[in-house]
Amino acid sequence: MSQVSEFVVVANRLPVDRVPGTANGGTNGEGAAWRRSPGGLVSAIAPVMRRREGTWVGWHGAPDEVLEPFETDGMKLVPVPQSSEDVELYYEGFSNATLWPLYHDVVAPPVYSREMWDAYVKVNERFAQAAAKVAAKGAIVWIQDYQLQLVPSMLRRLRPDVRIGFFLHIPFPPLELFWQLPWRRRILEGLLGADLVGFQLPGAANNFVRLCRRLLDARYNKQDLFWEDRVVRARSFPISVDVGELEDLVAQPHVQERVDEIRNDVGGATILLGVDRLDYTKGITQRLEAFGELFRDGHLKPGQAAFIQIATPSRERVEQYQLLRDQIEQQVGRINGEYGEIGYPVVNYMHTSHTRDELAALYLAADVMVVTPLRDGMNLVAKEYVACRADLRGALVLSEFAGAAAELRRAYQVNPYDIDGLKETLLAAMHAEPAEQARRMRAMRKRVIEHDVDRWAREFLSSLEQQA
Ligand code: GDG
Repeated sequence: MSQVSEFVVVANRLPVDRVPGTANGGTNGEGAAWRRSPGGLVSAIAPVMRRREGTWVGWHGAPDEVLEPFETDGMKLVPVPQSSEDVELYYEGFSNATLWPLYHDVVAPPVYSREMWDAYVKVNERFAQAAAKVAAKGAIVWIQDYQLQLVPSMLRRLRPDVRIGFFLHIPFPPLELFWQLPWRRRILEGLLGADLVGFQLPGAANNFVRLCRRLLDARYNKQDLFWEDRVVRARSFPISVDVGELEDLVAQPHVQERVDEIRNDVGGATILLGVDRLDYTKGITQRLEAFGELFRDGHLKPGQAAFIQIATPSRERVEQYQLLRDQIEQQVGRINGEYGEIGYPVVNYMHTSHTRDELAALYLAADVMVVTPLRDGMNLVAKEYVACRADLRGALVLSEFAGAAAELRRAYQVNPYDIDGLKETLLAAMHAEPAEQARRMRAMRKRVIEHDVDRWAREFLSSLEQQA
């Protein structure tokens, strides 16, 4: 494997998962079997990685294990080790118990712990060192997401010659919330190490510029900041999905057969579907409450409609996530207990991961896709549903607080805090005529097809490269 690369991606996780049951390979990643992780980010960046012989720097997922760099699937991978304590304090702690709730409108109280902050600084430094080592002279380095916000300035200090891009996948909060963070200046200074700081939406870029002005006295012109004799540009690049891959998937006969099976299993009921990581930002309890009340009020009867909720296990050692899981399971039990009948549970809840094929079949089987986050950077599930519905059927209920709402204007948009509004919108979506569904779906598909994830990656990178 050559020592350095012209193109380097830095993300908390490497884009691969170890195949369970394969040898761990000692210190050499090639001894184990790896497969590419599912998801749009990886499929968008993988082709660029191959074309440019790039290197991806990230954690391989096993704590307390040190691996040598290895190559798989045409990508050069540099594992950054994390101890169990790093995982607890940097990842579960500062990333997911502090930054995640703070950046999502404080929908859960953020934990402010100096010990967690220290771990965040230490692990960010380790990522910066690893990136500095593999970047060729003048390389392009693209850093991803909230776990690594200090890496841009740490890397610039080590390697002033490289060009640095940063993309934040989650929202960037307004001044009034960000102000709470005891290390607010350090985070902004960390990000300002980049040449281009990318956000999902223009509003997030504006929040960032406003904060840099107020907290750091940075000079600015529109969305350009002038910092330490450099220009740092803040811009928005809404992420998207791999439409081609999803269209191929839904055309497969086994996926089509699975759709029929799912429909049979619910006995012809109208299917409402939710697919989320089990996360308190996703508004799962709000949507279930609204759905349950439709039975209570007599708008729906068992057998008429069924809710399938996939809640993929996530961050299971963080306390808020454990509380939420209990809350949802109680709620599902209560709704089924009150309104279900033999053979007709009204909510089918699964706290398990599913294959891409199964998700595609569910998207095709769903009459109404229910996406109700209280705050979300983008929400790829909404765009995946649209990408899969080449048949122009189905209706999308979408929270106004998802980044995707800015593009998917023809969704049934809703305020998830407004339970009555949510109930009315669910009913409207369930009762939409096929012609109305098609009209809305066609408009949404046009947007997603024209702005797919490949375009997102190309636009970010060409913007970074054009910068003088
Ligand atoms: C963050 C931001 C932003 C879900 N369950 C399974 C599974 N999934 C896949 C979905 C989708 C992805 O996970 C979830 O993406 P989202 O965008 O909906 O949400 P986050 O995980 O919170 O993502 C978000 C995103 O980053 C990208 O920038 O849009 O705002 O929060 O692709 O299909 N995939 C498989 N099995 C599952 O059980 N294979």
